[in-house]
Amino acid sequence: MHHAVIAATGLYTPPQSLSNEELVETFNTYVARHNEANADAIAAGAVEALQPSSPEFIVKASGIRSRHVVDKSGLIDPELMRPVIPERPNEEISVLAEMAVNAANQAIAAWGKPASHIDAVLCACSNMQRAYPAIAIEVQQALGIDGFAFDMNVACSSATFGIKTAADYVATGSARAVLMVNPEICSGHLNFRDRDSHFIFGDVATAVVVERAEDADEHGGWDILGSRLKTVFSNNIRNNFGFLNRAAPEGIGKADKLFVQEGRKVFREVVPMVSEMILEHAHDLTLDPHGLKRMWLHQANINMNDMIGRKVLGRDPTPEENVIILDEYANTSSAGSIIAFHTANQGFAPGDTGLICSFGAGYSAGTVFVRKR
Ligand code: CO8
Repeated sequence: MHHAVIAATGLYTPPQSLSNEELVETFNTYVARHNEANADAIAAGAVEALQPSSPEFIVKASGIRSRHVVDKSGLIDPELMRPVIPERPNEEISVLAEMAVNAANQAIAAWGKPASHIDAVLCACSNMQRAYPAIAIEVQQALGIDGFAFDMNVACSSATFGIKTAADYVATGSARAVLMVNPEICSGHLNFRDRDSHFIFGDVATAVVVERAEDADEHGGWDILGSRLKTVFSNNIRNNFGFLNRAAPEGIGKADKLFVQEGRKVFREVVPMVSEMILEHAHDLTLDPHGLKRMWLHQANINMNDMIGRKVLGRDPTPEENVIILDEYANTSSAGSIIAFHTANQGFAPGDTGLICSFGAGYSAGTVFVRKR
């Protein structure tokens, strides 16, 4: 068995950014127009008036201040309220694969070895652009990588499930090095007309290279001390979009074909589940969780991360210890913990430990404890 190392990471941030104020202005214009158009029905009690959103609520409830998006024009148009991303001919790289390749190129450059040293590509994210061929195979071809590639979807937990899969392939000799990419166009599956969730998500792509410890730079990267996965079925985060929708056309276009959640229930149920999982995993690895130098948690909600951070460290974590990037990026599903890890992994001495952890729909959760080499 080989030990696995996180050798390098990459991040692609779409150039357009959308603030809470811009998002709310569009939403509130939609609400005003809807209420005006339905004024008589609302007065008669036949239709319920829609309520406006507010930037203050969004910051207080979630910690999110803005998000990066692939297309802003459609999101600030109250008549559209969806991204505008034209179809591309099959001969052109798909949007999702292109974002993944941008992040992967950065990771491979930081790694400093040719892409041909990679034996496998995993595309681990919440929403694939199409059923097949796999986005991962498209990325593999674009980067000139031999071996094999496949897509995997465990919603917001996809990246830690991907790192564990990569580490297991490396450990058993199935691959010398694995590239794992997390392209997320969350704006494509977000209901921008839903006040409860219209502010939650953003678009981004991240990439991680995992390789054998003996092939890795002696003082580069991060030893994977342990990775663990957990799933527990829940209907509280759901998206019923799928290939069987055409077999039930009456459901096409309904709200459940986009992201829907019971946010409060998710909060209440996931915080204890994840906190316990982290503490148990640390215990089994004989790691003192209070000694973790840094946590790179899934970025869904700042209050969730504060609570999990407190339970893990046994005190209030400092901002340096509990990295938050969701103020700028919002929830980017699988990519959130990797953006945090990629942007805030400085200041570590060899032997210092940290935790990458993701959680989300399924429910699903993954913990990856790392040690600076
Ligand atoms: N503006 C003003 N007021 C609002 C708004 C708004 N936009 N929205 C709701 N309110 C009101 C509500 O009506 C409610 O009013 P009242 O008290 O009178 O009933 C009040 O504000 C409080 O509402 P909530 O209880 O809903 O507010 P919370 O404090 O619970 O915050 C959150 C809502 C932010 C959603 C919070 O519950 C949360 O973050 N929960 C955790 C969610 C989470 O982590 N989900 C994980 C999802 S990620 C995943 O795994 C899915 C992957 C798939 C990605 C696909 C891409 C799209």
